[in-house]
Amino acid sequence: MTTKTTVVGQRVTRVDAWEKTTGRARYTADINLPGMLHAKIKRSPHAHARVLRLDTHLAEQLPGVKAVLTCFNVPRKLHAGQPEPRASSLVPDQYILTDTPCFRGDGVAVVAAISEEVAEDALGLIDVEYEVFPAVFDAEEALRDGAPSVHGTERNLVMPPAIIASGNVEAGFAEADFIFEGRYSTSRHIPAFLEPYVCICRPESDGNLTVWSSTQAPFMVRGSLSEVLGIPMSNIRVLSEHMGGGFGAKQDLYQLEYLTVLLARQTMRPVKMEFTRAETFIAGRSRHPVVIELKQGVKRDGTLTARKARYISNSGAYGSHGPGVTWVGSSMLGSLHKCPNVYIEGLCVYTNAPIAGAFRGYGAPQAYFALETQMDEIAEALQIDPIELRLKNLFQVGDIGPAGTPFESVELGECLRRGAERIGWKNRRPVGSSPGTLKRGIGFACQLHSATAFPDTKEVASALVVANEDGTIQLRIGAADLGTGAKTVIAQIAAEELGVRYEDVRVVAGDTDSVPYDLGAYASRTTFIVGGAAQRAAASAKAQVFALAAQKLSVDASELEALAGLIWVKDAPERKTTFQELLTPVRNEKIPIIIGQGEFSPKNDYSFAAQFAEVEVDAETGLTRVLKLIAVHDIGKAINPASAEGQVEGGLHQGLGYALMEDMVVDPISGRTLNPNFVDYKLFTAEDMPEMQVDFIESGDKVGPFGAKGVAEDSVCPTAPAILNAIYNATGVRVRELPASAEKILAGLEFNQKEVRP
Ligand code: SMO
Repeated sequence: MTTKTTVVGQRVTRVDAWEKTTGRARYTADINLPGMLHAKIKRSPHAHARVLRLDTHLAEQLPGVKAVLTCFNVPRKLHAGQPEPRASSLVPDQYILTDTPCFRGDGVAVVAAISEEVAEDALGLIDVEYEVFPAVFDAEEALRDGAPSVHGTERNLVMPPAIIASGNVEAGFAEADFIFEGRYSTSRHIPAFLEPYVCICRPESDGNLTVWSSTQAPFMVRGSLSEVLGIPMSNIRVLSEHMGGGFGAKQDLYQLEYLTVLLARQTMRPVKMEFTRAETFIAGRSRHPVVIELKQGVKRDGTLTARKARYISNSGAYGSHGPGVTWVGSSMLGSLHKCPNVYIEGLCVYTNAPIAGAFRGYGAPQAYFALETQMDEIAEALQIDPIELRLKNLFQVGDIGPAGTPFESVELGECLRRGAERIGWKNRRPVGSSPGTLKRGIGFACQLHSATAFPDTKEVASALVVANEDGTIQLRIGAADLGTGAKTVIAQIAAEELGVRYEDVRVVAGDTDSVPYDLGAYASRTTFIVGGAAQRAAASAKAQVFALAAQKLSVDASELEALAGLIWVKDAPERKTTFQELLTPVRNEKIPIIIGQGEFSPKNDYSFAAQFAEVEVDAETGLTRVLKLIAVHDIGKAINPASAEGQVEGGLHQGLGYALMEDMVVDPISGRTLNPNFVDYKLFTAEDMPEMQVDFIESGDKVGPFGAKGVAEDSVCPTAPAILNAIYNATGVRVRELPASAEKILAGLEFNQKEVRP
């Protein structure tokens, strides 16, 4: 439900605008401490092997080397004595350092030295002898009988298959007039944040540890350090100040957190480890490469009767977020359009490739690439307008969403109508009819996304609002700000609810010693759920301030209103006071203490979007230029439209790369990552970006703060299928394998030509 607001809905200046634009904002890598050591990991050159012998002798003798740890002397068990390693955020299958490397780049030893250069030199002096094992890099191959076993699980599965089922698919196919089948596969897309993984640990004089980490989830890092290393939680403080992006991948651990702590405790000096760009590629997390076999049954009029699919996800060497991503991806694959009979099987498979993990969209971009491509194929075959096909199978409020909870608001139809209007859908040319060499076409795709995690996360966020004695406000929230502007948006929510000026709210975040617990800044949750907690904390603080005002003005608190720090009696505005006046200490009077506490534990809520693309494909080279991207998002309410637009534009940029270009290539023989740098892994630059139009449907929602739903992940989800559908419209070439490179399009054009001229 939307209400009239004065701070919410405004394009206020970000809380960190000045420090960021002047370059003064301190990121983790900017921190340099006296006596600080630098650490580097020795990584396996084999994709699958066992360490037979490891000699650190020479490395230890190198001047400047202060500590060397290996897979044979780092902790391998939980402190409580359980045999399970748990040096990762989700699947307990990874050691801090391993004697059986499972991908080319797995860590076997670590060095701390007086400089990065000395540490690097020392790595070269560590002599390791390996027994090399057969390796497998492709998920479908890994599933086959006789495939090399990565962790000894059945069929190399990370978890039992995820099954999403409703109705009766066989009956649904029997009812269908037509059946469509296709196979769709996606690339190894990487988050490409500018700030690499970096962590610093400083041992404090009181025995405590201060850890600076570029993480989306400071409490997760604290919890895992405590659990794996057996250090009481209260002895660890994790700080995540400014971050240069996370995109989901920084809600995991990268061994450097444990290693900096171990090395700092051993040397009693601060230790920093910063991954190189190459390490950030190789030992970071990518989007899961997924193969989707999709079969759908439809009536002649376009009504879906059945959907059956397999979602095969390549997790790489470890599980990481694979199970969650596979569940979410499979659930999304069973959703988006109303279909009464669904059966989806999601397989998450170990291979000896680099590790895949959480990355903006969390399994959904792969699912929507398959679904929205096939919907385009169905529309064409049935000669139905693709927009009509979506509208015919549209969810309604109250239908059950992929997370098992009902939709509270659904504006996808309106997203489609507005997007169609803006792109000029009614002038769309028939497929492949664009004259000349430069072929133009338009296309679109839809998405829905859940703001919070599922299936088995019970979501909660908390916040504290503390009033300063001049009437200004401290807002303490557990979530870190990845750079998205979360702190700004949450401050707006608190200011609006309290009735104070936005400038008078100071946000404290990303410090486990100063803020209440939070699960982390992941999914599309921060505005929705942390905002909800902040709103509740603000409401509680406001009630306390109003009690003081009611006493002072001799009215009932229900008669009061507040705005911009002023408080007045509704029907008699001349009877007024201010936050400042109420909270400023008066001699011989008790100083008022105002602390508002809030928590929010909502069920899942869903946002929707339709994105439209106009492309121009050069029929001689196969090269695609995207001319225009139009993104219409149903986000309930834009708390800060500038910030929400920024989120969507960033998502379009990532989606554009996913569609046309980005792919981290792993050599299928050696498992070597071939392009771990920004020269060979190409990203579109700001200059390359097409015209972007971002439009929001703000019809409100019952659950989130001031009607807001999520926006963060949504924007990357439909971009690739929208662009590839436009490429099809322009050329008649259907690319079912991401990215849609010039080579693939050219091959398609040549194939089509042979087809028509035998
Ligand atoms: S991919 Mo995310 O931060 O759940």
